[in-house]
Amino acid sequence: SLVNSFLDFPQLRNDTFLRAARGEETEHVPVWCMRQAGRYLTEFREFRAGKDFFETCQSPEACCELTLQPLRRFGFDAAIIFSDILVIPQALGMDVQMVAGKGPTFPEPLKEPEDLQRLTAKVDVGKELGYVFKAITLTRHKIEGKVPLIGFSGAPWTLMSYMIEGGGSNTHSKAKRWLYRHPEASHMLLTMLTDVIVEYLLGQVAAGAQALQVFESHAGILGPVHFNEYSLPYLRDIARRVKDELKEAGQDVPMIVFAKDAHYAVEDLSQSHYDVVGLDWTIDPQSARERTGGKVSLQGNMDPCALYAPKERISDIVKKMLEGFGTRGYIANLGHGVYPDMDPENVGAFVEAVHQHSKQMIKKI
Ligand code: 1CP
Repeated sequence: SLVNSFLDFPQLRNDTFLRAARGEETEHVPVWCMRQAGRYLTEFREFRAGKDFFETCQSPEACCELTLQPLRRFGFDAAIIFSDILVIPQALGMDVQMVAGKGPTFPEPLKEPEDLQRLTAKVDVGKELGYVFKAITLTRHKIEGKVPLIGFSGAPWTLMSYMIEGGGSNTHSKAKRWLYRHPEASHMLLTMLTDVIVEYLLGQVAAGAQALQVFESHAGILGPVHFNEYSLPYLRDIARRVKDELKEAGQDVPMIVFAKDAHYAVEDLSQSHYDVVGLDWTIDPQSARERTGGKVSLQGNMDPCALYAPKERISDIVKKMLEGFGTRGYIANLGHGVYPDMDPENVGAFVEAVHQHSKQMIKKI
């Protein structure tokens, strides 16, 4: 049950990230990076070498090791479980392969609404995705209470777009064709995904996840009208259903929504039952704060490419970012993931700059 599984986890020693997510006072601004486990780390490349990506995702021991690697190097205030958003389409019965140099590839993507019949109608989430739950429980033990562990899922529209495009895309025109041509089938698919995502996120909490992030990475390709019809209602539904269920079990697990490039939706996202709104770098910190009116905590949003700058410059950029967001109800992060060619030393400089500047700013308040 939800409660019993928590009894024997090590005591959490750094809850800065959880307090910031709830808008409470902290001694420093917490920081973590999307894709903090990744190819920019030599130890990651060595560990992953010669192994299939999704086989790695299916090994709890491998996921645990890859989640812990960045924590051994840097003073991150949170860890995110190593996995991928595309494990959900796999659970629905689709074949997904990680092709070197190309990224995730679906040999048989959905083409027409009839193809929805190929998807598993009633997914047994515990059976199909139990390996992720095992990875979370193992990692929660092995992390020894150092920092909280974040679970995650892709959001319905982002997953739908992969399932129709069959992989990465610049235009997402195949998936958007469905929105214009097959609105009913689109809603049917989004509803199916939402039901699985809710169960998946609740399973992650039962397994030991202490916060949840929902990635709507492909929000930017939708305009405001389509976002309001095909993304926002499902994002809201996910948070409301997960929160309601957790409340009944007496649990409060912060939820983060990251809708990349959806700056037009920042007000709506701040009123969609999430505790934290994650931001990409195309929005100015101060205006994000004004537009969300202190209703939620904010996370983000340094341009990942700022990590190519010299360390002193990174420190200045971080200071400005902290001044823009303020130190309360704020979680520092990049506006998207770390890229494979980035210098780990500069990631370390980013983390240290957040801690150092924010400590000074908080002391002065
Ligand atoms: O072999 C490898 O290591 C491939 C690189 C890689 C990694 C490290 C992929 C392939 N996925 C991951 C792990 C991953 N994916 C994590 C782990 C934890 C961490 O962040 O440290 C997370 C949270 C994800 C989530 C994910 N996968 C997203 C959402 C976040 C985002 O980047 O917007 C998306 C869109 C994916 C799909 C995906 N998986 C991998 C790639 C290269 C892609 C993007 C492909 C594309 O559409 O261009």
